[in-house]
Amino acid sequence: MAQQPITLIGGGLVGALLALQLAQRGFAVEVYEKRPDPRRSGFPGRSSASGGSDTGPSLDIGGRSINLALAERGLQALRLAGLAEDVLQRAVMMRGRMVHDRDGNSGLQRYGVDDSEVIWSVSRSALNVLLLDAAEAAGVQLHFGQGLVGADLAGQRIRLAGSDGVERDTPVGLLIGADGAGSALRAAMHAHAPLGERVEPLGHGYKELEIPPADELPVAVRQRSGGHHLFALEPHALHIWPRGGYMCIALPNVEGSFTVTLFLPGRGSVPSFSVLPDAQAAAAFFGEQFPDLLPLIPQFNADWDNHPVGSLSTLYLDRWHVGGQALLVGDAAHAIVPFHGQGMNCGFEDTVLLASLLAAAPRDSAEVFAEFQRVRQPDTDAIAAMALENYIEMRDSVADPHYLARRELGALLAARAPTHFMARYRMVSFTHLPYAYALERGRAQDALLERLLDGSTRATDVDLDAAATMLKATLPPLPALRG
Ligand code: FAD
Ligand code: E0Q
Repeated sequence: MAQQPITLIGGGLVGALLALQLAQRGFAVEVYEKRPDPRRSGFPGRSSASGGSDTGPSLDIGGRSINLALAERGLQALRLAGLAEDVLQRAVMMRGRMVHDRDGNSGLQRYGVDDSEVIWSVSRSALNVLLLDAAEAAGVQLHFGQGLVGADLAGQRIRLAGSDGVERDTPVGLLIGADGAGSALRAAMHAHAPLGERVEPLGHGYKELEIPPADELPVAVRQRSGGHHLFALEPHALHIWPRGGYMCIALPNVEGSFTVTLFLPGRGSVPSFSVLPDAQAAAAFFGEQFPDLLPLIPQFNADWDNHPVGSLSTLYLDRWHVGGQALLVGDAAHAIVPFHGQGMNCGFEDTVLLASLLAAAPRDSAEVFAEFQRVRQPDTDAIAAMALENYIEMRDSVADPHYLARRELGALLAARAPTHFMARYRMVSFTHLPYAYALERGRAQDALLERLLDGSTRATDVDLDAAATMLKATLPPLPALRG
């Protein structure tokens, strides 16, 4: 029997990279993508008929980029597909987190030990275009403006709606859904056999705003912000303005701009999106809480009015597949909140595992799908939990003395006993250790740090030799890292 062709729903980041890898391994692959071809039309704005789902991440606004942080896991997947160099050429290095306090002071918290441990800000649309080009060059057949609206899993047929609204049926091979958090394939699979879906809304939304390149800002503002040549802020950092129950972040773009994201409760508390009825109210709020940031956003009112409030949820499923017929990957299977910058990285890691399992047993899809979920779900559950924890950490504690003491003691112990201590952030962002391992090891390390600090906010109070001895007696060594 000939190997079944693979039909992918969704040509976003995960779908395009998965399609490429499957084609590289000799599979016949088709991709159905709801949106128009971004390489022809420019990425659709939020007002386009097909775009703007409030569950998925939003895309380009007026040609400016929305960016994301690429870390080691995602980079490794791109390396294996032969694309890492191309992507890094279009990325901005971020060495650490630049934390901005209420008084306008800022300081860099390095992510890693040196410049070999950095993350990268990449444009979502540029990355998607690069992946689609590579997939097409590898033989993938791409169909744009074709959204899945229904599926007959047993009959191996799907129903597609064209951008003109006209629907048609088409036969499919193995169905893989990479159609994002609001997955239509997931809904079709669920109608066939319940997937045990649980969606946990965060209760906080987000709004994207833009800091233009420095030369587009008034001279007075440009000088106040530190006089970096092209950028209005330090380019090689992820900027954070933590404010307790909410925060802003900003990631650099290659053109010299930054994309700012405000994360804020949807309703209920003050402040929340519900008490900011219009751009004027929002600007007043920004002027109070982010006085150094507001002047860097000259189009504040237009950005506020034109960009919807995005919603954030964690998605858990009991089942990612229906037999050997259909499987979900990426956000469609396990959408998470964005506060660890790992959603895409995790989805990219999915694609490597799935492509290798499928290549090893191309005719045994039921077994492969079950194995994929069995191996992967403990890790996606773990990153879901860590991403939620990181929101609290980012918005409150990066400025909290006890947190800073724990962080400092962790860094001292990592230097003293590198075989036994590694910061959880480092395991998640700079290694390929399973997420579930990082979560568990991080918990054990934190418990030890708490015991050593015993309420103190001074890491230097702790006897490091005694601490290292206790660490080695309490925890097994870390796994040896692959290069
Ligand atoms: P998507 O990127 O959502 O792609 C789904 C694709 O399917 C889209 O092209 C869509 O048009 C298409 N589609 C949808 N419905 C249909 C249909 N019915 N038929 C056909 N096609 C369809 N991750 C990181 O790693 N680092 C970060 O810094 C980061 N920051 C983030 C910030 C925010 C505010 C948010 C919301 C997310 C962030 N993420 C980040 C997460 C990241 O965006 C997602 O994990 C990633 O986009 C998932 O990729 P995906 O391909 O699974 O889904
Ligand atoms: C990263 C890189 C949206 C977003 C993306 C991110 C990160 C954060 C806070 C946010 C986590 C961190 N982080 O700095 O600890 O490392 O991607 Cl809010």
